[in-house]
Amino acid sequence: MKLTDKIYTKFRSAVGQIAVLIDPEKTNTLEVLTPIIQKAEFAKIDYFFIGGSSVSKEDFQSTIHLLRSLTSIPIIIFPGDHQQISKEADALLYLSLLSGRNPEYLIGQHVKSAQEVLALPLEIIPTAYILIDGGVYSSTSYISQTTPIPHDNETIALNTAIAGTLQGKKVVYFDAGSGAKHTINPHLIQKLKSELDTVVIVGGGIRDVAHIESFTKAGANIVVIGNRIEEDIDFLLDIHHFTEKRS
Ligand code: 1GP
Repeated sequence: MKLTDKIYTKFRSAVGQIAVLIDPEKTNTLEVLTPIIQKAEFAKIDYFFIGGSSVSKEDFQSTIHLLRSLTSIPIIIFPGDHQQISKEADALLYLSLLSGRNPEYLIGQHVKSAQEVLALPLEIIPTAYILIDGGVYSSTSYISQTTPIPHDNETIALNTAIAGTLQGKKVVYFDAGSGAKHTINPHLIQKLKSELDTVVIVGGGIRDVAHIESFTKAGANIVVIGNRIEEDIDFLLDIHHFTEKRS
């Protein structure tokens, strides 16, 4: 475990940062990764997140290795389980699935990998991971055997984020789930940020620049995009316009 906080400091440093999510189950070859990386660099994205809910250990390791060899954009592990760890990343989001009540994803996976994580030469960032109903039954819900927080129950979502922060989590990650029909409500982020000072990451179902802008306005530090780029790599050109305006 690295005792620096370079990545965390970068997380905190601005709103409207962009992370592209690489799911090694689907995106794992040089042919597929190379154009994504080229366009992501052109678009000046801030991070690659890597992980998935049903990725094999082999695909995870080979994809992170490829990514590392092809780009200097920071690589952040967004793990689907305790086997998705690698010393080739810059940081690990140390997730506790606080929206659920399954001990396996609150502490069980962490105990299984504790020694290995401690020995990693990278930043470990304690993260309150909060799943909010995005209108589809998400793989995360299925795999973790947990139910998301109802979309319109802002109070529970807010209180879960506050409780996580009080427990010492340094980041709150609101996720509507991969391929969500509707994103989380930006108002939730605005409300949380008005009550406490924490880093907020948001993901799930983000498909256009208007979404990115509204989350940025609400105070999200990082906006994560997965499916939209898998389907249409040229969405990174739209992101380029956003990052140009941002800087
Ligand atoms: C990351 O689950 C998201 O937080 C990714 O969602 O694939 O819908 O962008 P999308």
